[in-house]
Amino acid sequence: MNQKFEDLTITKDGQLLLAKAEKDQVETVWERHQAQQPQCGYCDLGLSCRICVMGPCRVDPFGEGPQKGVCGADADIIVARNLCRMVAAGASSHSDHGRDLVEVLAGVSEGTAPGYRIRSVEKLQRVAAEYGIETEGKDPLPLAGELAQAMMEDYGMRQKQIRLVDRAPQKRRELWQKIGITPRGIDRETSEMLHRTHMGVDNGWQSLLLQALRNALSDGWGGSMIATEVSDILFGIPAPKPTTVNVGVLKEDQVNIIVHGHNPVVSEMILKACESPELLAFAKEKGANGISLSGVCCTGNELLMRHGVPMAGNHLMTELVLSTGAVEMMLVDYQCIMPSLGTVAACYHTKMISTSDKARFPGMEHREFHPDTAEKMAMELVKEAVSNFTHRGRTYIPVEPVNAIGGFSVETIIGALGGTADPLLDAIKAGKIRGAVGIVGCNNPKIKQDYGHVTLTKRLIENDVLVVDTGCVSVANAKAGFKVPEAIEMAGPGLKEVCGALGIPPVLHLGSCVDNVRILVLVSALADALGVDISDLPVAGAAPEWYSEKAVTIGTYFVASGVTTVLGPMPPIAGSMNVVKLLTDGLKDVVGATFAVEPDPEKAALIIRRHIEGKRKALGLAALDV
Ligand code: SF4
Ligand code: MSK
Repeated sequence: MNQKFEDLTITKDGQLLLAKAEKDQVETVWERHQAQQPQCGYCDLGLSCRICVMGPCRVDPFGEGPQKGVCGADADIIVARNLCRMVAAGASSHSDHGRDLVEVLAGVSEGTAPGYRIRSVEKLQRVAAEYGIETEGKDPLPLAGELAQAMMEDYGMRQKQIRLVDRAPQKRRELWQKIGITPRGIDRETSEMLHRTHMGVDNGWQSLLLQALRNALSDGWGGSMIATEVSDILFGIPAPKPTTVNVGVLKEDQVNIIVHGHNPVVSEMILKACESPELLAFAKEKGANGISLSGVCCTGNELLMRHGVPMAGNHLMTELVLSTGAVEMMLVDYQCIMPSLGTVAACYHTKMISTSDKARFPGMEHREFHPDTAEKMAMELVKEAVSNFTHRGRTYIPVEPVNAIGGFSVETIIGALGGTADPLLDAIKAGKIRGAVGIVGCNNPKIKQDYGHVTLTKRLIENDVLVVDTGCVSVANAKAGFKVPEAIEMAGPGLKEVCGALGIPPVLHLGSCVDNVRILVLVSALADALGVDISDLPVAGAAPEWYSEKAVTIGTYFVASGVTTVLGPMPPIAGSMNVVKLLTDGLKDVVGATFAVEPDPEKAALIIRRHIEGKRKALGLAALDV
């Protein structure tokens, strides 16, 4: 590579493993990104269209070439349609993940999902009551069945609105009703979005974007929220637990297994198998001192949140962890799994296993997990991983792991505050905490890995802004040392005092990408306690290194819910100034929040702090000049 490794990632393990990968002639995401330069300018601006076969078409951004596609669609229509399709893809990804969990919940109720059980009866009863189901005197299993059926209805078209929308503050729900974006069925909104973007259907760029808001809300308050709630019911409500992060979590003397993807249905079973006395004894037989399970990306975050399972890395580390030569098996489910991984693994002894009926990858063995056979399959696969230990060659684990604490569900946070959001509100009112920011999303080779996340987080906490994070950001921030109680030394005086008194870090790990809904629930609780709408709160969202369609959907449901959100990489919309103006300004008059785009995290921190102080002022709270 002709780029210095320090220019690609701020992480020590990343830099050292990039050198190792180069030595081993392993191609990485950064090289492929470089090989793609220059990337297509039309696509970058959102000005190319492949929706039908009269095309592909493109609009000349300089006004010299064609200004319309073959069908007559102009830049505004083409850009809006492309963005809407990203939202639909992101919403369907999260929501389909949610559906898989609902099927397991139904299976547990029917006795067809051995190995799974209801771990939180309390949450089952609470969510069932929200669905209008009588819970009094009912056993958990039939209740789980009723709840699963009710959630399935949320996916269809028999409801006027999806049920968990009722969790939003009343003012927000009234606004959605007024502008016609209350989400109906989860699948319905995605399906309608795709219909409207077919050639010759909705050619109003504003009405298209309005449907994109509704589609994103169907994910945020629907599919993703169901995914999180059912995961809590099946696997337990997360509570703070110590853990460790970075590639140093791999063990020289143990069998290393990594889970990658998003769905805890697979990873929870693998964890159970790793703890089985029979397989631990088998590992001893093979000369290993144990079986060490760790995660990458969000399925790892799910295990970290509930069990303190360590995280070997985030999105851009997924190839590099294999180049340690210390991984016996990587099991993947779906989303964010680079199709290159099988090729990387082939350079080492690592076995690659795909587990989902809907996700296949080159160079991986496909061993499908289904609720009825998952427990057995997990035992078989972990046994194979243990057998593979004897094939291990030289390993390179170049760093020591960093300590962190994860597992901050809303229940935990409110519990730590003494049962209500009031102490947090009091700290905000007193100005000890200026506000709160949810930093979410991925890594992207367009941005130095983790630089955006870590810089933004640092600037916010040192200015007394509480940070909550999810997904790959949460791993970046844990690697940077923000997630131990001692990290309050990096916080401003007010945040330090509040977090110090509660014994919590200034940056709270809220979970995986679907767990962004925990942020929605938290801001709703704050808004309700203050008697205002979410858009009135001194809060913001940020996605400094996002790459995926899911992140577009998350950003869109944040904004539609009233949370102004700052993106690092520019979405492909710059080809239409009308779309840019609507998303970065006009939406303020529609939903009380907007997007902003700022790749420099130092500047993004200033934008966010100004926004927070502006909201404080409007609420009559003491505000600073930023
Ligand atoms: Fe071209 Fe219109 Fe077809 Fe798009 S929908 S490819 S702009 S003809
Ligand atoms: S895994 S969507 S890279 S956060 Fe959820 Fe990370 Fe982004 Fe995937």
